[in-house]
Amino acid sequence: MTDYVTVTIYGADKVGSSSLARQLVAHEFEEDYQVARDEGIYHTQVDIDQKSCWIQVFMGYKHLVRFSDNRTHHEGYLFVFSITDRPSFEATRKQIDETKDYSNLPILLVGNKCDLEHRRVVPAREGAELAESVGCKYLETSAKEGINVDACFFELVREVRRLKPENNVDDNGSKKQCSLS
Ligand SMILES: Nc1nc2c(ncn2[C@@H]2O[C@H](COP(=O)(O)OP(=O)(O)OP(=O)(O)O)[C@@H](O)[C@H]2O)c(=O)[nH]1
Ligand SMILES: [Mg+2]
Repeated sequence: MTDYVTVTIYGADKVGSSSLARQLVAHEFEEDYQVARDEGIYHTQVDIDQKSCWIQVFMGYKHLVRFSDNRTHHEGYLFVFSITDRPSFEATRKQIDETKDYSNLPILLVGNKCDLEHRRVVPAREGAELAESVGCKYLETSAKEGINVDACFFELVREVRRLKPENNVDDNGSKKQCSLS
């Protein structure tokens, strides 16, 4: 059986949101790939933990996080900043803070452009600390080199699956016991 998971990417300008989505669905990267600002939805079918999954990726709004309209379509949020761009990190911190006020959906924090180590201005430790403060995972990616791109989407899908009620049913159709760890 295939499940369907909708992921929304939020990131400041030019952090690589579109490049991450393109790398996930098409395994492609182009330095100056031009996409319309209101670009459509990316989707792809992948196997995650031996289970097929259609991932739909929406591009979130820039800067302003207004999750109002189609909030019900969101199942998980990927917050992306660039490790070479301090303001993008601070914008992400703010976005995460705002989101926490009205959403319990799974999130994952991504520091993109890790191939540009020589231009790094956000230490990995700071990313990890921000993630820890909100109880999510932190991964560093390179959309350019395909580093950790699948991993960040797959991790988020695992979180979404874990929280979906239909996944908390065992093979006999009875509810699984929840356990706190
Ligand atoms: N070196 C490097 N460059 C990247 C990476 N990801 C994206 N870029 C470059 O960063 C620029 C912005 O990439 P996009 O994918 O368009 O970023 P975006 O966040 O979708 O940008 P906007 O939607 O225009 O705000 C482009 O020049 C990309 O080639 C990466 O992982 N490494
Ligand atoms: Mg874009």
